[in-house]
Amino acid sequence: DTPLSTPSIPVTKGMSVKPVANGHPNTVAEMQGNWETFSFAPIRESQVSRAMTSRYFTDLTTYTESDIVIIGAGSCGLSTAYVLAKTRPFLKIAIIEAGVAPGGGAWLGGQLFSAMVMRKPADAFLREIGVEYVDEGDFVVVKHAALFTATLLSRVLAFPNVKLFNATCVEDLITRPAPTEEDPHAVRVAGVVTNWTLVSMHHDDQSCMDPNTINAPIVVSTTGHDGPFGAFSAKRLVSMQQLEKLGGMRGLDMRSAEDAIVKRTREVVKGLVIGGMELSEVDGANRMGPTFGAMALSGVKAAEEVLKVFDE
Ligand code: AHZ
Repeated sequence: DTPLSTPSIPVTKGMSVKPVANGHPNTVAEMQGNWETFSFAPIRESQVSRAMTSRYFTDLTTYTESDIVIIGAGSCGLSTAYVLAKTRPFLKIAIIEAGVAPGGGAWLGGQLFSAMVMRKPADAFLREIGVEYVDEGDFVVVKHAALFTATLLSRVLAFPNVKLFNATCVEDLITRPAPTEEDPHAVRVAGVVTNWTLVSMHHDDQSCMDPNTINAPIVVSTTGHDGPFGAFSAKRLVSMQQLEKLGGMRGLDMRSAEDAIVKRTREVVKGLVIGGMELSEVDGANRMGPTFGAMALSGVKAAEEVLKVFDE
């Protein structure tokens, strides 16, 4: 399965500051109190379109052959991306997120309250990404879940080897035959089929809106538990007869759920690592409710599982 050669990752080195034309202020302080003479630099609408579309389509081309695809930019997917991008700066990592806003369920701490609880030892991940917390003994509390999510997102998106395609849905998995003695119909996952989410939502009333594809030797699925969008790969594995049935997420039990999710994070089918709450649908694990340590550490383990496969 030889990958096509594609352009390497465009590298952005810091912020390029060009001299400002027409005596425009260079600092916010220079603007303050000078609004009478204030004006923006000139623009033509087509310049804005080109600035955006040229980058988007270059990224689409660059990432058609990715090293790793992560499905779902929730707390687990983003944690996976952080560890992978940091440890392997030369791997091309595409994150596909169905929603316009990446972050999944982690904008709130859970149950519509804003503080985020993480049980130890997941506090180590908060220190790693630089999020402050209050230590309550066996667990820590971040003052707002959005502080965790926004910080993690900003860390992940700043890596030059990561591209987030948001408002983009994974509609299918690309597979290749990989028969084994026990299962002559076994497949391995070799990439994903994507489409803009708004297009995906209209397959019932519009036809011929063909999707896009990304080839990758390894895919990480972190699409959360079953729901309108969730458990995507787990459900697809059942319909393509690679999993007998969904395990079915069990009731809430914080004590057992978090250990189970982290420990079971693994390559479920060749080429497909599943992490986070999607795993509860594969194995029938309990849910943990509003404690997020397992999502961060399942991401750390997912990255480790990816590298095992990748380095084979
Ligand atoms: O939009 C989804 C969300 O952002 C995205 N997603 C789902 N299906 C997709 C598809 N293509 C692209 N087909 C897709 N994106 O996946 C993200 C999942 O994030 P999440 O926060 O729902 O999952 P997680 O496993 O990272 O975190 C789970 C958080 C939970 S749920 C829970 C409980 O119910 O007890 N407890 C915790 C901590």
